Amino acid sequence: MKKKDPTVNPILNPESKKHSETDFNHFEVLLANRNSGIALETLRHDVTPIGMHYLLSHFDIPYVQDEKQWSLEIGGLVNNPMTLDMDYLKSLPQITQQVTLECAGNGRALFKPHWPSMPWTYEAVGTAEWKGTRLIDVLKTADVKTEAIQWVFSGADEGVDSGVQHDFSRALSIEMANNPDIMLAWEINGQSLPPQHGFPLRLVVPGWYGMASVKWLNRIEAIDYEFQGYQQVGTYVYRKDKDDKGTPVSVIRVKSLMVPPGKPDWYTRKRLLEAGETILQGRAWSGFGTPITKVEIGINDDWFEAEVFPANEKYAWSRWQFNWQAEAGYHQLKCRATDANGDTQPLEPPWDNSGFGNNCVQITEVWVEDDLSNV
Ligand SMILES: Nc1nc2c(c(=O)[nH]1)N[C@H]1C(S)=C(S)[C@@H](COP(=O)(O)O)O[C@H]1N2
Ligand SMILES: [Mo]
Repeated sequence: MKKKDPTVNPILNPESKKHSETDFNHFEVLLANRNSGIALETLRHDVTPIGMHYLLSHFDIPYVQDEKQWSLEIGGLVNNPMTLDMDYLKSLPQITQQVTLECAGNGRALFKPHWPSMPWTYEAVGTAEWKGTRLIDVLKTADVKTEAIQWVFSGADEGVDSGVQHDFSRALSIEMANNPDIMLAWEINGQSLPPQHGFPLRLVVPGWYGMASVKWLNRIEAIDYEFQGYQQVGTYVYRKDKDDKGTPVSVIRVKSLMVPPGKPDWYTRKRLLEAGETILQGRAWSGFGTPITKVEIGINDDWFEAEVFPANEKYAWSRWQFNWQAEAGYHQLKCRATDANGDTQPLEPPWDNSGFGNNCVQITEVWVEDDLSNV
């Protein structure tokens, strides 16, 4: 074996990653400990309680003691560069929206082989009630120059990925950023943002996968070229293989999840249930607030239609419900949502090189016993 040169910094000169055919490695366990998913039973809540919403932070969570120290700079190709403080932002007209957010890497661990990164299975999703002000109103005041084509949104967190040092930055086209539903948010579920959700200020881009919703937002810059930052072009691109030019990850794909019925086995999370009528329920959502039109429930190889309730708000998930006569034995339960565009969930993970956009149907394994008081 070739000996590594001890003078070469492995953080800035990393070996290229490869898919893993087998187990999850030590670094994936560390990532899973930092970035939690929702407990699937909390899908019962219209709004995910604070502390149960999923979390994904690439680098360290910035330490911000007092929001009075915070400022948002708006610069680059604007006629009116500005530095705004939190008091000013909070004096602007306020909006509150329920938004279902999902990480683009949700489902990555279900690919075989899988890409070594945050090993989500189904749980990187949640719905929060965000309060803030409309991004577009603030951007209008800055008065973007005609030659600008994109806004770049930057967070205060910095780190290295694949040898590239950067702060967490994402771009939106000038046109996209005109969407009046995009918010500068400082509250979640009636409280100030906690540190892990972006205190004191974040972007919320409803209907897009989570990476667009930049946390710890401290700078917005107008540019006249396509942003080449790592989080824009180095990752969050759908690619068949590493040489594929690919297409950028953007809008959330249609998806649904089931509240696991019965009781869990602690270690495997498989379910134990008594025979008889069981209410199966869960959530379904899609990108850009496209309504859910159908949820089908798979009981082993048979499919049935569930009842779907309208979402509370445009960008919030819908609830669905199905009454199941559970019979003794082993069953695989599935749910499959279809949205108003006619898009539906695939049964198998749609291949992506780094595991993005996996909206394949969830499988819940259930063991039903005739009488649980006897076992
Ligand atoms: N500044 C910054 N913003 C960020 C991230 C980050 O690491 N740094 N992660 C993004 C990703 S990938 C997701 S899925 C969402 C997660 O938001 P949450 O942790 O509040 O649920 O934040 C996005 N915004
Ligand atoms: Mo994410």
